[in-house]
Amino acid sequence: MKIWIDGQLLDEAQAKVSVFDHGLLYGDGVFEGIRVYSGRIFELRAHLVRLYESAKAIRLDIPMTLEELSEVTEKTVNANEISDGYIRLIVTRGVGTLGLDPFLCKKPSVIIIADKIQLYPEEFYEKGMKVISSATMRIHPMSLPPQIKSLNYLNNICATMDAIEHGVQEALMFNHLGYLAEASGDNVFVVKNGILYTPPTEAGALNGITRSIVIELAKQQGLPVIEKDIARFELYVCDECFLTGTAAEVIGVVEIDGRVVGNGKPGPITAKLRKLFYEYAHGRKPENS
Ligand code: PXG
Repeated sequence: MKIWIDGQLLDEAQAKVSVFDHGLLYGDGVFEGIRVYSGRIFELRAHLVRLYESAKAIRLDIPMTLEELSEVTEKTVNANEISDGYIRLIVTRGVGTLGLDPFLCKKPSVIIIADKIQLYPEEFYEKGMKVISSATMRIHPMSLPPQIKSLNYLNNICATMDAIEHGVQEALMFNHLGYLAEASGDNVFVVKNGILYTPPTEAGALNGITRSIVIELAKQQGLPVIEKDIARFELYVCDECFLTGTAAEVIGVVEIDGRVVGNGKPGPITAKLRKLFYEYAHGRKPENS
């Protein structure tokens, strides 16, 4: 495997970062996870825009333009002959000292890994996933805005552990007000009486690329989508619930904290949006658009 690291495509064994990199020492940096479908990098521009915005918010100057980064991302995918896979784009603060001061880090590091993707088993899509409410509160949006896709995922990792401890596949995270924010690595939608609801980013959700596409696809189908605060009760009594994310795409939720969602199977709107998303991602035009 060839890894892009600071201007060079290196063999995996040679692709190394310093122990003084603040990405390692403090989680100081930003990243993106991007899919490759049938040889096409999916929504590369949207991911790069989000990466540059995350970087700007933490005063991290990515040492190349968006166009240059776009080109080397393509180059890395081609060098590894990936036609269906996953790209991890990482920008760290770079090498500094054993102190917090990021201004002592002279040059951010840019790393691109293009690899195969570990997908959820097909069974999860057919039968749906079980989730729990995590005891780990989503980080306060006025503290570290969850719109920044930073290298520090401890908040989400703690929620992931909560899910595993409970023997379920995902954990829902709630904000300081008790409203739904998102899942540990996915956005959340609920359906009630034919209307889709999803938390606004201010509630502590990442501005998911999959989320935006699903909102657009739903609207094209004439399905109303409302961004609003969602309380636990609304989750417990919804008709359908699904998660969206780069890795998961669109996946149904069939149980929340032991309460069965709908009839216990992924619902029809979830199935429709999953199909439309698949067609969109694979370059086919969605129906009725
Ligand atoms: N919320 C969070 C906290 C995320 O990390 C999403 C929502 C969905 O956003 P996109 O843009 O992907 O639709 C994410 C992204 C992983 C993994 O290994 C997960 C993400 C990114 C990279 C890796 O589980 N989720």
